[in-house]
Amino acid sequence: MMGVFSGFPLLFLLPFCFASLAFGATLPEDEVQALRDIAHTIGKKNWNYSVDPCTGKSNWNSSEKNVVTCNCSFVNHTCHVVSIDFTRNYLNGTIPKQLGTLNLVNISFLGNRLTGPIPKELGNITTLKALVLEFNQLSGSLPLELGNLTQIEKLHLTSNNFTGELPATLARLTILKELVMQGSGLSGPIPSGISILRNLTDLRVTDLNGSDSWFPQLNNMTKLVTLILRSCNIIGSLPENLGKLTNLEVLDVSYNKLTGPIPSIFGDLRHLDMLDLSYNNLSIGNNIEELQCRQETVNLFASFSNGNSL
Ligand SMILES: *[C@@H]1O[C@H](CO)[C@@H](O)[C@H](O)[C@H]1NC(C)=O
Ligand SMILES: *[C@@H]1O[C@H](CO)[C@@H](O)[C@H](O)[C@H]1NC(C)=O
Ligand SMILES: *[C@@H]1O[C@H](CO)[C@@H](O)[C@H](O)[C@H]1NC(C)=O
Ligand SMILES: *[C@@H]1O[C@H](CO)[C@@H](O)[C@H](O)[C@H]1NC(C)=O
Ligand SMILES: *[C@@H]1O[C@H](CO)[C@@H](O)[C@H](O)[C@H]1NC(C)=O
Ligand SMILES: *[C@@H]1O[C@H](CO)[C@@H](O)[C@H](O)[C@H]1NC(C)=O
Ligand SMILES: *[C@@H]1O[C@H](CO)[C@@H](O)[C@H](O)[C@H]1NC(C)=O
Ligand SMILES: *[C@@H]1O[C@H](CO)[C@@H](O)[C@H](O)[C@H]1NC(C)=O
Ligand SMILES: *[C@@H]1O[C@H](CO)[C@@H](O)[C@H](O)[C@H]1NC(C)=O
Ligand SMILES: *[C@@H]1O[C@H](CO)[C@@H](O)[C@H](O)[C@H]1NC(C)=O
Ligand SMILES: *[C@@H]1O[C@H](CO)[C@@H](O)[C@H](O)[C@H]1NC(C)=O
Ligand SMILES: CC(=O)N[C@H]1CO[C@H](CO)[C@@H](O)[C@@H]1O
Repeated sequence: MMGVFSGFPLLFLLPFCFASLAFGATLPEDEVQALRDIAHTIGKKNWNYSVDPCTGKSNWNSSEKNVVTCNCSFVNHTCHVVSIDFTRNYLNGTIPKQLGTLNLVNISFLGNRLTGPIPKELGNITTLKALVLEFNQLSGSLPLELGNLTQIEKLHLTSNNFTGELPATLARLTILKELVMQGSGLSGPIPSGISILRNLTDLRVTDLNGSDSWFPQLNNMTKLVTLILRSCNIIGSLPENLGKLTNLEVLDVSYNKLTGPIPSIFGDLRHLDMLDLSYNNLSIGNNIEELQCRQETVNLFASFSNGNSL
């Protein structure tokens, strides 16, 4: 029974499979054109467009494997470019707005010399899960359209030359796990709306210029493992409810303007192995022993209004 019934479709399908493999070039022409435009914008001259980048053939460009990654498992036997990874390619152009026409999952331009702004067209890549633009010389303000990247899990913008404030639309990225922008040139405050981003495991924002702001409400971000808010002009007290972030391993709120007593939260933060409260105006509450127990990993230098450290 089984043999008879399964044999027929197998015989029927086999020639079809061979045909689609033989034709090879299954990347749609509009995506090839987008790649041409992208190469032009970033000054890349060595891609051979008579080779389909999805075939993995070496003459697309042998020395740069996986710069362009395709997914060829779409139902109608077409491929799509899903990942563009130009990590450390010494590129000095701008970010191509044509990226916005591709169904990308990953974009990385980590460690290049790209200048100019993030094009608002990137907000149209609703499939995007990772946008890594750190260590470039990007400028301008962050487009509000970044808030349309509702699938994004990883947004890394560290070490750039952006201006303006963090857009409030970041609060729409509810799947976001990693928000990392250390020394990116941006101004504060950290938008209060980010308090709803409960999937964050890694929140690292440093060196914000601009006006003073209160400590953001983070008590629902219980998945947080790394919290770095260094030099962000934060005023007021260190909130007691940080004690709810029981997965924290790294807590660095140094170089702010925090005042008041250090709350008794360190008994709850059992996984903490790096604590930096230095360069604030905090005072020791009744938890001095709690902190002393952890002295090997704690930096409280100049944390206190009286200038004494432990
Ligand atoms: C591009 O690829 C085609 C087909 O493999 C090959 O004939 C041609 O020589 C290549 N061109 C360059 C500039 O490598
Ligand atoms: C490729 O695309 C298909 C269809 O969207 C998806 O199910 C699959 O997970 C993708 N594969 C990879 C490796 O991303
Ligand atoms: C199938 O092909 C059509 C026409 O090229 C395209 O619009 C559609 O997005 C494709 N579907 C998938 C799942 O790739
Ligand atoms: C995207 O990058 C992640 C690692 O950051 C990797 O695990 C994943 O497979 C990549 N997806 C694609 C489609 O390249
Ligand atoms: C980019 O780099 C290339 C060579 O590496 C150089 O010829 C070109 O002038 C540079 N462009 C800019 C805008 O710096
Ligand atoms: C985003 O896509 C929509 C629909 O395709 C289009 O109308 C819009 O102009 C695009 N926005 C940008 C900034 O490219
Ligand atoms: C993208 O974001 C902008 C600004 O936040 C908004 O005006 C626009 O309607 C959004 N577009 C889509 C397709 O969601
Ligand atoms: C960054 O911007 C500042 C002022 O906005 C400028 O002085 C500096 O040269 C820029 N740095 C780079 C690497 O573009
Ligand atoms: C966290 O992410 C998951 C998907 O990974 C999503 O279903 C859920 O709504 C997100 N949680 C919140 C509070 O937004
Ligand atoms: C940030 O503020 C400091 C001190 O006010 C100033 O020296 C620095 O130039 C500012 N940086 C930017 C990028 O505006
Ligand atoms: C945290 O979650 C609780 C329960 O869902 C909600 O009442 C509260 O407003 C949330 N707090 C913040 C700061 O988002
Ligand atoms: C076959 C080919 O075009 N190879 C090029 C790949 O890219 C490097 C530099 O990025 C070139 O030197 C190769 O000629």
